[in-house]
Amino acid sequence: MNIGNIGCSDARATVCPGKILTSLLVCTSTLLFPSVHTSLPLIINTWPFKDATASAWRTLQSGGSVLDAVEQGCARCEVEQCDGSVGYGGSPDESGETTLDAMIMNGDTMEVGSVANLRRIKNAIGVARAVMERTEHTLLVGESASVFAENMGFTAEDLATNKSMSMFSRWLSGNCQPNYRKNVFPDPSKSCGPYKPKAILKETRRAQHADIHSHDTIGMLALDQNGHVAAGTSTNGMTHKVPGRVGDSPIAGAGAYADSSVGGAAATGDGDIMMRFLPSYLAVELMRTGTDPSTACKMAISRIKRHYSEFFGAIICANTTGHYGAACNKVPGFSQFHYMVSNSESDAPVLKSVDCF
Ligand code: SD4
Repeated sequence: MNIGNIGCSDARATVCPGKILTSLLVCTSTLLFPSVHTSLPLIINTWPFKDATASAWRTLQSGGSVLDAVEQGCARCEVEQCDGSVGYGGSPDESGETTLDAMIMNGDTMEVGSVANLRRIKNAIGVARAVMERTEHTLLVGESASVFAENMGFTAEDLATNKSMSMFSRWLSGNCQPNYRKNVFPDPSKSCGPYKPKAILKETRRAQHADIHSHDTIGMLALDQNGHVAAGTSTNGMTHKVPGRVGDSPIAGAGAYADSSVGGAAATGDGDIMMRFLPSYLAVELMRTGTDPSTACKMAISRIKRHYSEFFGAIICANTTGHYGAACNKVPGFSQFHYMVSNSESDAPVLKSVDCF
């Protein structure tokens, strides 16, 4: 856990200059909450996706921008199909198709490029960047996003693999379980569709859909020494989702958020729940008021917990002094969240973990 200095403009300073009262306050807080993890540049990403961290770090070290770092880092996971949850060949939907969600955000200009429900294109984060840099829009979706990508020179390929096809056929032969439908007939907890709406709506308890072991969206933050911050995400969403479903990852403020005057945050987990609370935006706004990254992350998770105590999710946060932290909601099977960090303190990506609460 790291706790940031309060009111000290340079958190790396061991002696805080300025007026006596300020100095006393700042230096007291430094003694109480020693400055750790303060070195910039910084790459931080969700889950133990080490190659993604290394790729983003290399990009920054070789003169790339924070946007380049986030794009290259997330793209690495798209190629490696990190945990089957990023890139092609994962999370087939109800019709067996893999579709991708991604976003990238420039914390200097507050520009965002996103794609959701992207078909046929493997490099979703690349298309998100093209949306940001080659249109005046923020978010393109579905088939039209894929046509845009093809026009921009991205290769159209089948995103299905033997693995995703066998996941799909296992799901079909298991009566389409698990299933995200409700208030329809035939009973979606027992039978496959096609479904029709039931006349009476009944409150049902949300099942723990997000499979803790196979749901690992990459969310990444890059911060450089010149105060530039970028954030990005890439995912293939939730397995057996209803076709057309879009998660939190491509939604600014939900999946990720960056503001170069503050820092950034990125979330992972049950996006259907998490996107209702804009946790990345909340965490950045808390850091803006001086909350340290670990506490900001915790508060963003707490906000969701208040309404959905059993949601599966985690968030990473970092501020422009190089402090960072993470938090996660403790549920059966998920008591610790792992994430990766690269900064000038070590030359290789370092695996970090936080206990969920
Ligand atoms: C989604 N948030 O589409 C993503 C999935 C995820 O860890 O992050 N899993 O809801």
